[in-house]
Amino acid sequence: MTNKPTSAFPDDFLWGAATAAYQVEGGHDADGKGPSIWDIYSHLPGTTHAGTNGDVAADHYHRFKEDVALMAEAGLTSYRFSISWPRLLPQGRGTVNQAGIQFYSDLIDELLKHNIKPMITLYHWDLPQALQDIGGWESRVTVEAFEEYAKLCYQAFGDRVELWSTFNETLIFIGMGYFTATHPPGISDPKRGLQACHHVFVAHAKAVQAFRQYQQFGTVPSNGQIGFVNVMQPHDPISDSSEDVAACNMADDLLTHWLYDPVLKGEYPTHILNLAQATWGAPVFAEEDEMLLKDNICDFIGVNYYKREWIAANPDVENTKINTTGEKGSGQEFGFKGLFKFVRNPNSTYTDWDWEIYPEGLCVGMMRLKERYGDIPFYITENGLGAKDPIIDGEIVDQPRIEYLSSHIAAAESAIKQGVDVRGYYPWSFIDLLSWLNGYQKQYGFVYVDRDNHLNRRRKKSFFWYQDVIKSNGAVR
Ligand code: BGP
Repeated sequence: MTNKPTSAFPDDFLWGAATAAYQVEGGHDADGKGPSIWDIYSHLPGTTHAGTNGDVAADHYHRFKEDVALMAEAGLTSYRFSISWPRLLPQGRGTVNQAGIQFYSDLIDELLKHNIKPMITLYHWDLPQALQDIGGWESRVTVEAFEEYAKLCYQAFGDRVELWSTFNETLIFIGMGYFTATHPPGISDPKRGLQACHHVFVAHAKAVQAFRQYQQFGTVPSNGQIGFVNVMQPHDPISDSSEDVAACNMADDLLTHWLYDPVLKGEYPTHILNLAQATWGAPVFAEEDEMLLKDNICDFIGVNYYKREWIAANPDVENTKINTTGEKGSGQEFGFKGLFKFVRNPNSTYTDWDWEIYPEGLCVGMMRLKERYGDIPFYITENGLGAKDPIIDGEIVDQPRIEYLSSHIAAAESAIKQGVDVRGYYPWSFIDLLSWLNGYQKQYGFVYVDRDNHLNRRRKKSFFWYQDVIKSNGAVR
C-alpha cells in the first residue's frame, strides 16, 4: 500500500481561480450593456499600453460555457468573477437590463452544474459611466446606487450564491484613480480621493447591512458570507535607520491600515484620520457613517497578494512612472514626497514587471493581519505571475508560473499550520485576459487565448499542474 501525500489544507478548502468582468468578458456593448468608466478611459489616447482595451477581451461573454468546461476539467471547486454593474444597470440605477441578469444567471447555473462554487465580486472597477458623470465615488448618489445594485444582485443570484465580496482593491482603484491619475477618473487630488474612498467604505457597509437583512428574509443563503477584497502588500524597511523605519510605518498606516481598519474594525486609525482631516479636510462624515461602519464588519477578508514592497524615507521623489512594458527596470522610483517611497532591493528577485517575488510574504502578510484584526477567515482571492509566456514547439511552457504558484501554495500551507484560517486560494487568473495598463502581453492564465487565431483556448503546462494540485488537495505541487 502506498501512502498518499497529504497536506495541511482542510478537506473543504476551495481551489479556485479568479477573473474580473472588464478584463475577461468583452461584449462591451452587447445586448443592452451600458458603458463603464473603463470603456471610455481605455479609448482615450495614451492611457493604456499600446492602446489596448477590453472591448473583446477573452470574449468570455459569448464563450462562458467553453470556459466553465475548462474550469471543470482543471478540477476547480470555486470560481471568483465580478459582475459588470453597467451590464445589469446601463445607467447605473433605474432600468434593469434583463439580458445582463440572464448572462450571470446562466454562468452561475453552468458553474453549479459542474460543482464549482461561485464567488461574486460586486465591484471590480467598472463603474457605470453615467454615475461618473454625476461625480462617481465623490458623490453620495453613487453610494445609494451601489446599495440598490447590490440588492438587485442578491435578489437575482442570492438563491444560488453563498460567497460575496463588495469591492476589489480600494488601494488600486482609488490610489490610481484619484492620487496618481493613472486609472479612471484620472484625478490627482488627495482631498477628493480621500472622500471618494470614504464613500466606498460607506457603500460597502450599506451592502453588508442589506446582505444581513436579506439573509433574514431568506433571499441570500443563511450560511452566506460577505467580505471585502484588499491588496495585501507587506512593507519592510530597506534599512534599520529610524527614517526608513518611520517611513515604513507610514506606508503601513496609509496603504494597509487605512484600507483594512474600516471594514474589519469599523473605524479609521485615529491618528491618521486626524492627520488627513487636518491636512486635507477629508474625509467628511455624514451623520450616519460612523455607526454604519461600526455595525457592519464583514465576514471575511479577501487578500490579493503579488509582492512585498521595500520602503525608504523619501525627502524628494514624486514619481508615478511604473513599468507597464515588461522590460525589466523600465519603471522609475515611486513615492509620495515627505512620506515614503518604494525601492528595489538588489539582493531580491523580480519579475519582468519589477514586482518582487517573495512567497513568504503571503504567510507573513496574513500573520500580520491576524495579529491586528484577530481570527478572521481569509480567502486568497488573487495571486499570480504576470509574464510573457514562452511557446516552445507549440506548447505553452509557463514553468516560471508553476514555480511561482507552487511556492506561494507552500506559504499558504505554512500560514494554515500557524493557525491562520485560510479557506480558499484563487490564482489570478483562470484564463489569459486584459491587464489594465499592460494589455494582453502580460499573461497570468492557466488557459492561453490565441489572439491571432479566433481567440482559441489552449491549455498551458500550468493547467495540468494545477489539476494535480487540486486532485491532491495541495499536497502535490
Ligand atoms: C490586481 C487586480 C486584477 C489584476 C491583477 C494583476 O490588482 O485586482 O484585476 O489585474 O492585479 O495586475 P496587472 O494586470 O496590473 O498585472
